[in-house]
Amino acid sequence: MSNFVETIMADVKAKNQAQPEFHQAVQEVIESLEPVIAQHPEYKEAKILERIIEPERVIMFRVPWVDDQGTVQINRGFRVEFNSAIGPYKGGLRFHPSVTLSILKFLGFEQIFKNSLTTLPMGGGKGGSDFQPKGRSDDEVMRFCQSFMNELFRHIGPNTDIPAGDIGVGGREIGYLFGQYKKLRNAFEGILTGKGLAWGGSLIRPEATGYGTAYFLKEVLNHRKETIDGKTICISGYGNVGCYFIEKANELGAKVVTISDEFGYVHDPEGIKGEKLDYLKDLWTIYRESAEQYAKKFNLKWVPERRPWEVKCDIAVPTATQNEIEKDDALNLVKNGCIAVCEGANMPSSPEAIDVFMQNGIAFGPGKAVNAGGVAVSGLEMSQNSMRFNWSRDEVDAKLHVIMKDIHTSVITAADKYGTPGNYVNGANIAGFIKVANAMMDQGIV
Ligand code: NDP
Ligand code: 2IT
Repeated sequence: MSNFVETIMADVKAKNQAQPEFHQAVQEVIESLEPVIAQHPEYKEAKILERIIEPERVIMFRVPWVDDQGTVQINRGFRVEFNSAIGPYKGGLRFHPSVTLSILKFLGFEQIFKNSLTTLPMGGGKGGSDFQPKGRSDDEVMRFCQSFMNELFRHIGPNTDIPAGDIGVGGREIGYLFGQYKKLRNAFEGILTGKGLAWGGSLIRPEATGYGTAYFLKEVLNHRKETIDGKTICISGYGNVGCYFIEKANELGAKVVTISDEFGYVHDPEGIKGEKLDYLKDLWTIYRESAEQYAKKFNLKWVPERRPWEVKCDIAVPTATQNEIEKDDALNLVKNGCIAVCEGANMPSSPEAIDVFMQNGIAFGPGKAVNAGGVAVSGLEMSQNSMRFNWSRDEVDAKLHVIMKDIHTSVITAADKYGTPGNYVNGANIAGFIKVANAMMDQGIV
């Protein structure tokens, strides 16, 4: 670690104790930005880095609700409003028992740079709760969402902060949250994205993160004079990002052979397509059961307590959660001849795993570039809400495709310009940062 990175990280760790995921996300960005700061003394003087790592506002609140047995339950709710230099705070809500302030700060921090890369005017934010929707009835989820919104409503607004989904928050949860906001404010406004089509949603938003990930992967492979057609892909997860990534990868001629959850993985050597993919989508949105059910239904092997990265593949696309590819997983992928890793999830690769990819010439696309299609179409949903007008499926998909291509170009250009050609991590961090830093410079010390 250089002196520059060490000094900033010592401060970050002292001020944000017991927040390892946040430290990890900050360190990666700071390492990439060292050459930028060296060329821009004005950023150093205005303490842009020291300011950008401090959230503008963190809201933490009690979420009490009553379960189906009549028992009072208490969860913790959060919204991290990280940076509004280039637009209102924008980013998802995560409902998962593992949610902590550290996780939401890492996600909110990443979101600043991701949103900047989309070229749309959105600042960075993230929120959520340690609530576990899995195993809860629809009524329980509704009561929880209503209680969560009873506090959140006073902090968000169509020009202030616009949450969306993330792990554990899909169409059902966005519906309950929207309904409660509308009741509290007596206003029908675009305060959430990922809404239902009949009440302000955008076509392609459900598909956007997965499709965008596939579009980005296609660009990465083109850049290497490779194609996606005929490639074998391993993914983790099987949720929103995973299912729609599979759909688009199939359309582009690839074969996806694994899915996983926190309990293990399934290997389907024939590829997940047709009615199997239809079943998988229902498994996640309707039945809400473990990936093991997929193995049972199609007579496949369920591999408990292991990750899919031990299966031979050309490409790996994690779509589940943070730090789900560690050093040994990365070594397995290299040994098996993998040529590219694109992160559908946020920060799924540990720093040691990324080192392995870099040292072995694997094309590595970081989440903040690869999975930016989701928030990009959220931005398009906001535009449509403001216009009170809807674009067609083809129009939104075409815009998404262009945005993903443009992100690839700006990432590659920034990596070249700052002396690390082909390094998507540096390129994404630098390209995302410069726009936000310049906006912060323009707006003074606030
Ligand atoms: P979903 O809730 O739809 O799906 C999450 C998937 O990940 C499920 O298959 C879930 O399986 C699995 N998963 C969750 N936690 C763990 C865990 N601890 N270990 C292993 N598997 C786990 O979420 P999304 O698809 O929306 O999000 C997936 C990832 O993509 C996240 O990292 C999210 O931040 C990122 N992302 C999402 C975007 C979006 O628009 N939705 C946009 C950009 C990034 P199970 O719960 O059964 O274990
Ligand atoms: O991580 C992400 O980019 C998301 N969960 C989507 C955020 C959004 O506002 O659409």
